[in-house]
Amino acid sequence: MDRDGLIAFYPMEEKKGSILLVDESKNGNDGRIYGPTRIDGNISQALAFDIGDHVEVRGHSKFNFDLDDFASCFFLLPQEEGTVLQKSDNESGYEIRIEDSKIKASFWDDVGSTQLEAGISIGEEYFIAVVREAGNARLYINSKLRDLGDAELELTNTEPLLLGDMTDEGFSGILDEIYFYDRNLSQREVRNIYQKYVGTP
Ligand SMILES: [Ca+2]
Repeated sequence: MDRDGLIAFYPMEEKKGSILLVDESKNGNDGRIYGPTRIDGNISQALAFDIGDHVEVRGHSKFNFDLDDFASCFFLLPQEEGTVLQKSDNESGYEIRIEDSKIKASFWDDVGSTQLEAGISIGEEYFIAVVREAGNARLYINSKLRDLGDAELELTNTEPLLLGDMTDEGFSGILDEIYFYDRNLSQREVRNIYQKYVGTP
């Protein structure tokens, strides 16, 4: 695992009880699980969400990226559309959701917004990566670049990082192997993480 800039890594393994989502980056950004259950996933354990299930991550200020570079990637198997991940309030932040058979990565502040999107299918597993580098955001699916756009937006807010959502806005499906970096990842780095799990095609 590349630890350079790694601020959180959630392999979803049960290590300290069923309600603690353990950050295995050793940065201590553990989360608390409200509803999702562990299942045997493709990569050891994974976390299965029903609509309304969510995880709240403490130490949330680490997930404020201001105007800086960052990256997040994870495996997703959607069963119902809805919000997958969010660190936002009405004024600013970012969110990843599934809507209209697309995955949508949104960024906004009080002056503007950007949305990246790509088509996905319910019931299939994907490796999703969202990267911002020098104000430009990129969306990768299975390590292939699918969308990009200007996202020079001030993302900081005081809300917690959430996986899923406590309302019926939340998605249903499986999340696994979530990485957060406070730097950008190159396409090669995204591919390296993906191929670590799926092998070289
Ligand atoms: Ca796992």
